[in-house]
Amino acid sequence: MARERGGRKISRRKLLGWSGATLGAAAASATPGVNGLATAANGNGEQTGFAGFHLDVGRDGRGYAYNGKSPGPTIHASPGEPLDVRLTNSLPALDDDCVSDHNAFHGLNTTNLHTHGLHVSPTTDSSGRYDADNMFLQVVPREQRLNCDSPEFRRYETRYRFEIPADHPSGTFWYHAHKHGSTNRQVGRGLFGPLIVKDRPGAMPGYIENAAEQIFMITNRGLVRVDPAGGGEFDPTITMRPGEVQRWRIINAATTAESFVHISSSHPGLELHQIAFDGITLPKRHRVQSTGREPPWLNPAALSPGNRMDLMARVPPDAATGLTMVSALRSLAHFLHLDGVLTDTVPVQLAVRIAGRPVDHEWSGDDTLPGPGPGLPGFDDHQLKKRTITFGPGFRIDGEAYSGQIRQTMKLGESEEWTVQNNTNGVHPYHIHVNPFFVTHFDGVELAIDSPLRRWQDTIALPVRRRGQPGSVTFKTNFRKFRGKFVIHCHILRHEDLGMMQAVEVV
Ligand SMILES: [Cu+2]
Repeated sequence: MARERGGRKISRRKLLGWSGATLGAAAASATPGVNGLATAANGNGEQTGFAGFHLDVGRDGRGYAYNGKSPGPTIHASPGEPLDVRLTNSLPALDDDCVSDHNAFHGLNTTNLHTHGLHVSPTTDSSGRYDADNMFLQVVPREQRLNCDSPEFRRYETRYRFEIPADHPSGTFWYHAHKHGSTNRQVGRGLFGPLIVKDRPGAMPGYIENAAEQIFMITNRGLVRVDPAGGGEFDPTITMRPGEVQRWRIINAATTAESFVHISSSHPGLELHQIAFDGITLPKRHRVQSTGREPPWLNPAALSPGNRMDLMARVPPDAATGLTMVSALRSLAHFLHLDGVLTDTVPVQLAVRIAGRPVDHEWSGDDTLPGPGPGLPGFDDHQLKKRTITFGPGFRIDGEAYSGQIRQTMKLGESEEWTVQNNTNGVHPYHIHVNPFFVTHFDGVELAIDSPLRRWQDTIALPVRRRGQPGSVTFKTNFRKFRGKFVIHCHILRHEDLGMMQAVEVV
């Protein structure tokens, strides 16, 4: 974290240290594509410098936007290929980075980029030349005055190269700002967008591969149907024909303590079949039949802040025409019996109109899916190192507000079993960067082998403390490919900013 160092601006050495990338910028022959996306004439090769996506952070009324829009443009990436993103910060200077308490809101116009759910390097690309999924970075506005020094400062811009492994799961991920001290403000007000890792051709059953796709994001402003170029339509009504099948990618980008939602359709004219969670394909599709009366951690169709779910939405060929609502209710208040206390329990709904000439879209009675793939193999249970981490009381982890000090050290390639406890009366969504985990227990009780909750996730609602005992989730995880320092934290992002975060390292 930034240290006070009387009146000194960012050092020239640091700027020079980054000059390779800066020169790359000058040499880049990228031409602006549609909607701010840059396209390269000659791919991502060093000859042409650095091309790919350009995300420029700016204001949008009271909110924030990428390239003038929120959500930002949908980024498509492929397993085995680098994803290049140039991030620039066109926000006005606030000169508020250098503080003594980094668990207070600060650096409000300082930003960075996190690829939520991707298994990529938390430090730099393999050449060391470009940044990767390093949430410690601080990309400051161009005119920002810095009265402290840190190797993590980047003036105005930085270049990210996310080297996506060839065996990376294909699925629904997202990107968002993650600068500690301003995360809630920036994500809550618009700095997020979808990040899709494309399916390998032929990997998915035909009825999935050939289906039209829609991306929805749940935000602090409501549900938005994403325009791939950026922005989108809030509270949309979509039309589906009898016989139609669509793939819906739903991303919960909302940040608040009321943002636990569950997806349901009570209408027989619209079937919802879950095929993936947190970007990782399930071994078997299952029909969503949720009431929203379960606590969020026991509802397979619930989305904590940060979670994603892929659904196949299907209108049976004989469905009657009509209007139905898919609810993404804020289910937490109901579970905690807080109705009447919390005012922010507005249901988020998607209207689906069933109308038009029937179509004969592909479907299958076989519910088998390819599963997570070779990048996420099973575990040898005899080799698991165990550790316990406790959220709370207060916005602390293991008794400490975020210090930047490494509190868990894991060895590359080793598998571990973690129990994450919640010693509070509130639901906190636990999130770990870089490495997803496979959930096996809630409150010490093992899930049945065929439970739909027994799955890979990167974010999970921690059960609350009950009868004086902390709630807990137990999972297995493997630190497979990347060394480096990153974080675990609560994905109620205000809690993170206030200190509910811990640094960890793979060595
Ligand atoms: Cu929290």
